[in-house]
Amino acid sequence: MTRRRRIAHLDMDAFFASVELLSFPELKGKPVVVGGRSTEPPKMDESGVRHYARLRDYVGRGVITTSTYEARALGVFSGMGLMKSAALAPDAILLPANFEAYRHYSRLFKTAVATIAPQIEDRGIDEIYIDLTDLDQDTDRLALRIKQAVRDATGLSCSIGISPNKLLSKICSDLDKPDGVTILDHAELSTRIWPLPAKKINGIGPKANEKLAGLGIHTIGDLASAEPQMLIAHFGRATGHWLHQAAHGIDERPVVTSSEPKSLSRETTFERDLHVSQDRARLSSVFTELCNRLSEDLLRKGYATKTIGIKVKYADFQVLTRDLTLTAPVYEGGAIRRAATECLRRIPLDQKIRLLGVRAGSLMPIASIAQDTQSYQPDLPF
Ligand code: DCP
Ligand code: MG
Repeated sequence: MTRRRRIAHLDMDAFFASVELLSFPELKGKPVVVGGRSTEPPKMDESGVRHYARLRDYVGRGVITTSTYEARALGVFSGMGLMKSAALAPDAILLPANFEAYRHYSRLFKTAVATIAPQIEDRGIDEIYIDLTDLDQDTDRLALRIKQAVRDATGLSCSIGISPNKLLSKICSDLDKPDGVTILDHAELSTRIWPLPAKKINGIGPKANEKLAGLGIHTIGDLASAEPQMLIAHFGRATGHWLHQAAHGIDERPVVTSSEPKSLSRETTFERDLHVSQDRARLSSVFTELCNRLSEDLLRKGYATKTIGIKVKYADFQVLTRDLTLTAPVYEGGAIRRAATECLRRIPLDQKIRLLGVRAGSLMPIASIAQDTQSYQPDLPF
């Protein structure tokens, strides 16, 4: 029996602004915004007093990258035009962005988390997913240790959501910001998740949200009780199905750690250029071998793939590639060869071939998939 998954989503609080406050601690508790290309850094006068730019003095088309929670209380958020936000918070302090520092603190907090929980999926500068399933400690204790490690390494606070999957944890990390921990069991879905607006689901953007509102769907609960067929009719099969699953808190996506490869491939350059019909038998056996080798690589590393691609280099060194996305993940040589054959059928084979390659993309751990292979049998071009 597999263990019940415990997935955390960690998101730094007011990240860029909080990093700035490390340099300017006297600004703590004040409304501060970061942004604007032409924003000047604070200047220190002879007596050691720093002079900060104020939002009301800004002229230009820059936008806010982020703001402190004190500035958010005045209605000033990421993405707002600086001049527009000056009308709401004229006295807020304006600092320029300093990406080098944000990247540095990003590395620091991720390294700190890895000392406690090494299964980390990097989701960008200020957020990660962490797979806690195989750790022995209680969930709440782990959450507090991770937060403390981040604070010790950076001086910064973060918020963590923990649930059985990435989708719910991402929602949860936002529920008690800043400096929050939200632990959710699947049984609490209807009481804690369904009352939230549908757009809290990561992947429901402003457009989809508006379309849902037009259908009378405002909360995640509304979405959960909508007929899947109705959602499919309005959003298409894949998205409609996904909306239904998401509202029911179902999400099987694994935590993909950065050390995992994104693709695996095998290729071979022939000792002499091969002709598609004259060297058909040789090409065909090399092709089979490449697919089998790729299958062995996948099995050895424990991956399946939903994307098979081929690469052909012609005698004139021109390179062509084609990809095929499958409905079900594969890892076995025969299934890879069938998909790769489908790709080959989509390129002209009217010239001699110098190199042939087969690639598996969109890798996923074999452990995470239901055993399944696709059933179609395309005709082989050779
Ligand atoms: N960011 C940006 N432009 C945006 C949104 C965000 O440049 N429109 C940057 C600045 C943020 C960082 O990305 O500090 C992280 O984004 P978040 O959405 O996590 O926002 P914060 O970390 O600032 O705040 P929160 O406490 O809500 O996570
Ligand atoms: Mg953040």
